[in-house]
Amino acid sequence: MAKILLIDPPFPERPWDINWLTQFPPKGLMYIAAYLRNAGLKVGILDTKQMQYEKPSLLRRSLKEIQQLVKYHVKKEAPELIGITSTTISYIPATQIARAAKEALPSSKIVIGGAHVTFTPHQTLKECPWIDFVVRGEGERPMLQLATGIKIDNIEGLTYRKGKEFVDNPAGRSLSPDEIPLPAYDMLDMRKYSYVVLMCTRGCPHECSFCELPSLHNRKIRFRQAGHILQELELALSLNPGLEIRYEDEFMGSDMERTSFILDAIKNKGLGQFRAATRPDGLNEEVLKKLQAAGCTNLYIGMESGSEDILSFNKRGFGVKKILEIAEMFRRNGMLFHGGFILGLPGENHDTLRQTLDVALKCCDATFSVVKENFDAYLEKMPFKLIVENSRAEFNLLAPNPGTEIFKNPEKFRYRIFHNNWELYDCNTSVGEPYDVSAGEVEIFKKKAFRAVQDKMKTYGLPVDWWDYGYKG
Ligand code: B12
Ligand code: SF4
Repeated sequence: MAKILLIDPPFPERPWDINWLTQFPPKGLMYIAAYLRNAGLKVGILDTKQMQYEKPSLLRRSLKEIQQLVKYHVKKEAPELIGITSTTISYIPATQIARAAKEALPSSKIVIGGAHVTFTPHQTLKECPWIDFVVRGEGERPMLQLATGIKIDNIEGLTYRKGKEFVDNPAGRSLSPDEIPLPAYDMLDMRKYSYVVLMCTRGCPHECSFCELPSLHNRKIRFRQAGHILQELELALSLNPGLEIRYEDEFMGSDMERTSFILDAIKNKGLGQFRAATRPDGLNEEVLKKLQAAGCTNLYIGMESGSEDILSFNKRGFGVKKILEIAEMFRRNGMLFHGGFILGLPGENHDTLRQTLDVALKCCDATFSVVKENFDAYLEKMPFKLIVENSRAEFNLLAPNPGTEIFKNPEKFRYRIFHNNWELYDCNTSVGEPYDVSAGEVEIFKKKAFRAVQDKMKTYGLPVDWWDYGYKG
């Protein structure tokens, strides 16, 4: 029976959110682990990002120290196959963890997969002779095929070396909803985590210029069954009843039966407050009321821009009218939302930046008026820092990751990419700029935008002293 070890790499050090990010279990690997275990294989997961900032000691470990821990673990467990996940920001630490694993046990085969390497398979193999295989796209089936000794020419989605060449096997068939397993929460000590994200879909049929998700999943969307999502919730809570839930569904309004089933179940469980995330066009009043009734205190909504031109140039699939309707709907229903905006998208100029700030402030008008009216009630439910986080608009910078349309064709988008230092692709550092406004100007505007939101909060008589929480200006 093959022994497989799946490793989540640490993050590059970031001052603002490392502690928060390390409190989520590694979902991609948990799906793969469950799939392999269901096939009778022996699997373990090592979450080094959690070790990096382990609760409750809050001990911050360096990459070097984590490499040592990985070596120790690999020698002890002696897995035949080691799988490492990687997003763009965690790519460099992931390759260094892979290196440590190979050094500890040269006979093991090292596989890397995830949202970043799916789009850089040759570069990854070229840079990292210690990595044997790259899996492009979904990892469950290729990992099973590797672990069960299927001939590598026949393994879908696999990239590997043949002499001096790199071979890309054809892309794999996506798992059907029935084939998607329950993530293996029980393979981790869930008491060490604070949050769980319930992902209701796989893949995305949209084509936002700045997102790699459609390409990662061959533009295929799959809706997980409501009963399955509920089972996942129950499994996670059985291992740690204190977990905070984040319910993510870009399409909440398109299948009310499913959405109602999930939200009614959450309500019946009496989970207390929880958060959710969606696209603006996935929302309607019925969904909003259901969310509220279930205890959702905040919805994160990726608005991205307040400019009609930018939304359409970047194929966002909705316009400014929708954003303003949403703001009004939340105000009417007395609920908070947290609008996310990206500054410096292709097509950006000084006018579009101003338009975005204007729309963001309208969103804040809606939410801050709700906070003001219900301030005491909110304070009873959550700390002030959360009220701030749940009600203000937030501004990030663009990270044109590999796999996005912008990365594939920057000229078409009139965008200049500065470099490929992936550790800086953190959505808070300029790694490129649109042709009509410089990166420096966008950064200055971002500070101004955060200040404007802060000033807006003041006009509602809300205390801004606690604002610093999570501020990325
Ligand atoms: C929920 C979520 C979060 C949550 C929690 C993540 C978690 N662990 O649960 C939080 C809030 C912490 C978060 C943070 C961030 N996130 Co996030 N997040 C997501 C989201 C919405 C869902 C993640 C998920 O559960 N996916 C479901 C699983 C099944 O997909 P998967 O992880 O990609 O794994 C599959 C394949 O990629 C592959 N695979 C993955 N690893 C491996 C390893 C091996 C060996 C193999 C063979 C295959 C393989 O197989 C898996 C199963 O099919 C995704 C978008 C999405 N829908 O996927 C974005 C996404 C992963 N996040 C993204 C980003 C940018 C971030 C941040 C950098 C944001 C920021 N600026 O802080 C941080 C840091 C993330 C990091 N780990 O490096 C990007 C990553 C893009 C990229 N190229 O790096 C995504 C894709 C969103 C997007 N379209 O931009 N995120
Ligand atoms: S950003 Fe756009 S393409 Fe990416 S997951 Fe959301 S809707 Fe889909």
